Amino acid sequence: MVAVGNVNWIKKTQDRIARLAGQTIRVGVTGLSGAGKTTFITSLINQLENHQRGLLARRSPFDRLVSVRWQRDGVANPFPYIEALGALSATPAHWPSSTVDLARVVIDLQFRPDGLLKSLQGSRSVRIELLDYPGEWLLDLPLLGMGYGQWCEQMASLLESEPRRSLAGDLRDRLGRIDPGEPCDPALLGQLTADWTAFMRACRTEAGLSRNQPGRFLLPGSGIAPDMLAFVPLLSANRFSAGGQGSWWAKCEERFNYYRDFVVKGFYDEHFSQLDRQILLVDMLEPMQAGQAALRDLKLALEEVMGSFRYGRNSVLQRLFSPRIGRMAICATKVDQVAPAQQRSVQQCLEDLVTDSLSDVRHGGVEVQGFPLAAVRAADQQGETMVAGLVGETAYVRYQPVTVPSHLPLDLEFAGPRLLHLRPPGGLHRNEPFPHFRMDELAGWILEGRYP
Ligand SMILES: Nc1nc2c(ncn2[C@@H]2O[C@H](COP(=O)(O)OP(=O)(O)OP(=O)(O)O)[C@@H](O)[C@H]2O)c(=O)[nH]1
Ligand SMILES: [Mg+2]
Repeated sequence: MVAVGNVNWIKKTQDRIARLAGQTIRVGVTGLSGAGKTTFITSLINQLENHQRGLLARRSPFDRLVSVRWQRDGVANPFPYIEALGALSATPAHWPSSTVDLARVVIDLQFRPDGLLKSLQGSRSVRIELLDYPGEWLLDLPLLGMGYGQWCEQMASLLESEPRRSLAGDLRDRLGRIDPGEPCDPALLGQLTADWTAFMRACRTEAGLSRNQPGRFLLPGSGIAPDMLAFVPLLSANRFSAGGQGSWWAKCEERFNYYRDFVVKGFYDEHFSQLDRQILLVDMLEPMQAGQAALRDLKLALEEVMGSFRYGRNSVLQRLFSPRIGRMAICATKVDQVAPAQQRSVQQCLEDLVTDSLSDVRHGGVEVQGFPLAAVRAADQQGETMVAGLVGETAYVRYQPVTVPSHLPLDLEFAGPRLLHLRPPGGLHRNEPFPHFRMDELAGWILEGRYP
């Protein structure tokens, strides 16, 4: 009889060998909440399904693409492609809903063989696997390297500066007054957890801040006992604190550890530890509009998230057992909102914001490529500096989003772009490729070096 552990190991190794042989490409779509992950995945499936039309038709290897199958059956938690299409093609059109749980995407591509092998081989297939999830969860990855006391210290320091200090109001004092060694009051802990969740929501919606932990407080997803999601940072505690059984410290630390070791680690192990390549999607425009504090928070959030991944190539043998991300695409999303000449500047500002992290990634031998992206082009370009798009129910508005600097100033202080919340364009249909910017380039990048 083969032990369960061995079976898992054999399965993992088989998966790994299959992946190295080129049949399966696991792509990590990494993006904070609202970065554009769901819209990107929807557009990617749409572009592939309509590969015979639009820009993909003229791009290798898609000119050899025979068929595309987005897998619906046999996939646990399949991606709600039809629902997303329904939203985009409704009248009036609207964007897909924000993601509340995990969804898997499996796309099978069949290619005609190329060159000398043409007459000898039948069609060859490649599978692309992606995952969609609420962006809030990504912010929890940095918790993996942290103890509860360190987290308390980090939260205390975050709450010292504006705008978090004002947004927290008296919650900061109430959390600071609790003696970690005193017996825990479960009713008060429940109230404080609810208040902390409301505070996190305000940080996100009122100030455009990114670093909001624990992410599952905002979106728990399925499979987590609500009781375990009741803990708060004790702002007077630090990494040297302690407390006996039943104390505030013991209760909060126990739940934090569960959250870190089962919820966050489970998510990471299952979905991020085995990636071949990574697509980092960043909405750079909204924080540029919101200003310095939002940009600073985004910078730290991205640095922390990127610090959670293992980048770099090793020898084939090491790669078999300890896979690493070999390629990364970094994409400023929704760049249709600015004039075409400014799209590269938005991308440059993003790369300026995370220069140090990108250097680290490149230093690990990872190829990094930048793509200023619009998964679904909502704005029409009007001349050099103007754009126009649908706002509200029917209004078609023409506007000038103000110049984006060609580089991000070091102090992150500048007049940001003025944006309008655009609706998706009218008349989208599943069987026509959606208008976009550079989705074809990115689709090509996903397959580069791995298609038959
Ligand atoms: N103009 C424009 N807006 C976009 C585009 N993609 C996304 N958006 C806008 O950004 C919002 C968020 O996009 P989503 O795809 O839901 O982002 P997400 O990363 O899946 O967000 P969560 O599910 O909350 O983690 C959408 O509701 C649109 O308003 C795009 O290509 N162009
Ligand atoms: Mg989403």
